[in-house]
Amino acid sequence: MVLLRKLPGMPGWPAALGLRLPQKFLFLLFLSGLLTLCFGALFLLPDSSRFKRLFLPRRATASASSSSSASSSSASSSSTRDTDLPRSPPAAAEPRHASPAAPRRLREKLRTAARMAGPPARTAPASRQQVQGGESRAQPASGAPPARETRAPFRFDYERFRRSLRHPVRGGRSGEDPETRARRMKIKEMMKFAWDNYKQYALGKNELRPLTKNGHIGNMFGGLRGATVIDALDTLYIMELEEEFQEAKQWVEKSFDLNVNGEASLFEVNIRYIGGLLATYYLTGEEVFKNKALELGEKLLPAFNTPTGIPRGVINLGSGMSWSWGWASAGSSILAEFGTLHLEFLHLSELSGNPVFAEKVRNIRRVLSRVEKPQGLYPNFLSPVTGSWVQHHVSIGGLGDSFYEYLLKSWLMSDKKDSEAKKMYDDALEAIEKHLVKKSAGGLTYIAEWRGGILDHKMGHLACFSGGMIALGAEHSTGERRQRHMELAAEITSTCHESYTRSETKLGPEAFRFDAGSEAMATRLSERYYILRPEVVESYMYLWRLTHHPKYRHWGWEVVQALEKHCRVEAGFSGIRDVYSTPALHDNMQQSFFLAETLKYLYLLFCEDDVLSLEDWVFNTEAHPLPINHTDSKAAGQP
Ligand code: DMJ
Repeated sequence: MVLLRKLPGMPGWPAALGLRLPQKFLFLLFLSGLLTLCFGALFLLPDSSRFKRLFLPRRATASASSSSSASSSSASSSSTRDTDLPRSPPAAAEPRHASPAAPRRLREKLRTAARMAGPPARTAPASRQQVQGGESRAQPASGAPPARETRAPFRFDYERFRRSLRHPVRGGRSGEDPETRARRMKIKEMMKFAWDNYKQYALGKNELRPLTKNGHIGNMFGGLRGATVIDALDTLYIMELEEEFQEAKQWVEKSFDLNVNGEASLFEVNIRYIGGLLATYYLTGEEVFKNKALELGEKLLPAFNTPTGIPRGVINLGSGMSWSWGWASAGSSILAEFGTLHLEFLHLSELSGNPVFAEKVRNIRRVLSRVEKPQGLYPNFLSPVTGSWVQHHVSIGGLGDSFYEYLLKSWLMSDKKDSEAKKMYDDALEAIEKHLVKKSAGGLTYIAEWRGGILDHKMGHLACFSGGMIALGAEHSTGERRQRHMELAAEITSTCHESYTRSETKLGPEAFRFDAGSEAMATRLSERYYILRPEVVESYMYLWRLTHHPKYRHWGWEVVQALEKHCRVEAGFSGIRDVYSTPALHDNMQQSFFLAETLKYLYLLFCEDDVLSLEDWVFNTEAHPLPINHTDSKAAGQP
């Protein structure tokens, strides 16, 4: 068309050729036929993809030439790859797509990203590793000449990591008393029973329904299946249930499908699936677990594409669309959800060499450290659009809990290098001590909830994890603070124990109160249930390891007996509807966290301290162990 446009002062083309009207018409007809033929050839000939690339936008070409797209993991085969491309932030996209022809600028950017990613990687020097990882994934645009300098793809040095551990993962000490061993064996039998029934009636579904002997899928995992398999893997491994571990591994290899299309909780997928896969990779060195974790991790990235970078709570794993929970006020994101990604995402970067994951969670940290905290407290609802609090509800239980846990554990996991996390944890705990820690009329210490300055004298079962967390923090403190926090941890754990002993079943309710004459008991019908939750035995495990006071093992054994008596049914374990009445009414659900957490913490309570030693591991909030980044050179070199 441009060619035929009449230029000022010049006759038009056909006129310039001295043609008459019918001839002009014929000439134009001929010309347009020619053009149609040329374009037809470009697009219809078998090997036309290179031409298409010239004319079509980059996004559409990605799927046309899968071989040209590079990825840090098997994610390259993912069905979401092309829809992910335009949404990927520059730092994620650059290493994959930048041409090696501009290496200096790329290296600069990657170095900046690596610096933002926080503490150095285990296989130092971190920034160089990450840059190499990034560059190694950078591919020449299809059709461009091959790069002159090709580097080896990023490879995490697993052997070196194993040598850095101070204790064998399944322990090596002997000399325990026969009773402790017998109790541990009993818990191992419970795990086998829970697994065998899941395998028989529900393999591949998310949970077992032990009364009706079938599987449950639910809508928390966006179409992903096998939550119980993934959650159980590391527990089976640690308990040396070899055959069962192989069954679970085989399911992951053959049946675990990540190409799903459904609405998932970002938090749940992260703590259960990514946490479980990462932990099992670190324990076993089997690549399949690492690859699945990385592939799934990439699918979660679009949730961070918000004005502040604070992710939304729900993501469609197929389309990458994300949104906030309908029940969360004014489209807010939840503190315990976006604050519980840090540990896993740092490991995704560590294993892939791709800084994008670490960058996402460093950004969350930045937003949180800047926002003003009412009386030093962190409310549970934050707008991902404005980065301000939406509602002033503070809780160390549901909606807040694991955010505090991850601050402390980020510091520990970084070999105490992440001092920002430690400071945020210390400051938050100080505010909690000042405003939320209370003593009941009967002398029980508890942590209340806070609603815009008004206290709600209630503790959820979920809040009972805090005894273990505060003890773990105290262990790494000094002086008066250490003693004060250790006492606080012991008192809270004791209160949670009371919530168990005051019930008919010796299991604790979902929430218990300290008002209207009530002490550590549920006052509402709707709070009387127990769904096999782990938080109380989690605290027993930490308190045992850190104090060796025999009461914690004693209390743990009480729980084992109660589980056997009230929750064990013919085909697995079930939650119960009312801890205050017997015979128990079962809820027909064997939660996946029962295998990931409750049974694992009980087992560890009766193990020697070197099994998953706290010197080598931090547990994510689903009890999946992630390794501490030992940065000193004194590692004992245990294989
Ligand atoms: C688990 O999925 C995790 O512990 C999470 O942090 C809170 N709730 C459940 C178990 O109660």
